[in-house]
Amino acid sequence: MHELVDRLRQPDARITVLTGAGVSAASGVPTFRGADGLWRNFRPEALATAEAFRRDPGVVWEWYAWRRSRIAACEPNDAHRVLAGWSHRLPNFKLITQNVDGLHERAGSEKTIRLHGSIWEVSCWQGCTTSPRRWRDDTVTFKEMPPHCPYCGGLIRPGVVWFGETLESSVISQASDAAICDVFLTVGTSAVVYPAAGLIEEARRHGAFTVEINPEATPATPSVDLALKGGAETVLPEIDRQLKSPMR
Ligand code: BV8
Repeated sequence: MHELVDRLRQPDARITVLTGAGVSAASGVPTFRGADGLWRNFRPEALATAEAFRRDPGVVWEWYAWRRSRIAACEPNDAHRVLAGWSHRLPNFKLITQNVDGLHERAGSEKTIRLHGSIWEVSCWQGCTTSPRRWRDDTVTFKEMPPHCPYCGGLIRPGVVWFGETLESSVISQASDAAICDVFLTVGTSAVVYPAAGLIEEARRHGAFTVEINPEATPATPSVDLALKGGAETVLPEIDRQLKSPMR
């Protein structure tokens, strides 16, 4: 870890962090592919698609409403807080997240690059011209299920990127720019979803020192420079403690 801390200490170091569901695990938010990732025995990949929504908007909205209620009861943990601190303290720091739970923002992270949107935003499923492209909606218990668009009376959909949907091009280019860095940390992701997981390799190709923080091995583990086995809520505070302590 000393080499990592020394690299993070370099005054002009460009530092990028990519997070996945594992950083919210300690807050109690179910991960996607862990033991707690199931909902009524559905796999997320089966529900997080436009096809599933087209087929049964009710069951997809029940899953998102359940996740909203779970997330609303959770607080950011030390992993979110350390990353929020770095966004204010480290001059060339960027945070990319796959998570839609909004806990990075609640911990104080600013300008987070959100690859997959937000569970706290919605858009009109019909794409009606009177509604904004997407808007904030903090509802936990909807009066009607599935909820309808207040502008046209059609359905609304969660403001997230589903499997088979392309990410916003502006978000992809921000993330690719952020992969041009000196230190790239992938934290709490199983590194199986693309294009997010491809950023790890992109950073390595740009010459970044790559680090993984995860209690389990992932497809990225063999290719990173440093694999720190452990929970983000303990490893990140330890790195931050060493970063703050006087030079050795
Ligand atoms: C795209 C939002 C171009 C929704 C999500 C066939 C047809 C179409 C596309 C594809 C296809 N085959 C492959 C693809 C590409 C597909 C993909 O990658 N599929 C995978 C499953 C193989 N990608 C896409 O479709 C993307 N779009 O490619 O567009 C295109 C278009 C058409 C056709 C072709 C290409 C869109 C992907 C976005 C999907 N949306 N979420 C919602 O949230 O409801 S992805 C979803 O998975 C979440 O966002 C999540 O963040 C993400 C990744 O999961 P993780 O965050 O890694 O979470 P996971 O549970 O998996 O792992 C948790 C990790 O944490 C574990 O490793 C665990 O060990 C660790 N952990 C646990 N505790 C801790 C911890 N780590 C640290 N500390 C702890 N305490």
